[in-house]
Amino acid sequence: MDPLAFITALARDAGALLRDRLNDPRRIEQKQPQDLVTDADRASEALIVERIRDAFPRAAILGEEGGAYRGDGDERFIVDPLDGTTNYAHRYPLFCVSIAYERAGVLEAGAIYAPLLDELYAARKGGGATRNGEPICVSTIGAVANAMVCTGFNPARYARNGRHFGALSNLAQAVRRDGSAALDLAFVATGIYDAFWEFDLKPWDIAAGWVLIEEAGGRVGAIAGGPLDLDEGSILASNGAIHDEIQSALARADAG
Ligand code: 2AM
Ligand code: CA
Ligand code: CA
Ligand code: CA
Repeated sequence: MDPLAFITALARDAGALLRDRLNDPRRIEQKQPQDLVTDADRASEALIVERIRDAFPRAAILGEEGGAYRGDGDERFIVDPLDGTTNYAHRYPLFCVSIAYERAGVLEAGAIYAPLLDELYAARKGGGATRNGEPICVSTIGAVANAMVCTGFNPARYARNGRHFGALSNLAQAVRRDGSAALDLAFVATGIYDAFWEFDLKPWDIAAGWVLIEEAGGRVGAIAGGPLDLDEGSILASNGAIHDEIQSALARADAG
């Protein structure tokens, strides 16, 4: 089975499950303060893991809510069954399912589905990126002063996040913080946001978005510069044109 066709169908089905349950009574648990998991995260991951085990029994799986399999081949699925859990718990409509497919250590395909927008973002390495089947590309904004940029906050780094948010608020046309890193990356790929940065994300937050942005003509790197490390997770993603300007602005804010 074609992995991209498989993960797009799967992201759609898991997203439909999330949409169907949105108004049901929620069971919310706190893994840590400000780190929630709901019955919907778990149900979505269970559906995704079952379907992967069925179709790709040898593949490894890395899922946020514990759906981990080691596998015995060179394929791996990286799964966020619900990105934007806090949004979901409050019925704020920006949340999504994010699934990436990796082979021999290379991210080959990514799918992100936002059920309340009914937007399916998909990309295959070397094959371009799409939204609901139509080709997409990053924006052509060439200066931060004309840009709408987005960030996310890891609760552990509020002081630094505040400095960065303040610095970019002064420089950019607009800054947003909307709580779903995977969807934010899809929005960079389709040219809504001109850049996105966040510290300390996990592989399931960024793997699918990484493929999307590269295939949409954008640039993905580490906030500190150099290539992004999926396991380190501090990501700066952009349309390419404003990448260096954002990176310098973040570094200047750190330097005080
Ligand atoms: P989640 O909803 O799948 O947990 C928001 O800034 C982003 O950070 C979301 O993509 C969210 O993913 C993730 N996130 C939420 N809580 C977090 C935490 N405690 N540490 C790191 N990332 C978190
Ligand atoms: Ca989570
Ligand atoms: Ca996430
Ligand atoms: Ca999640």
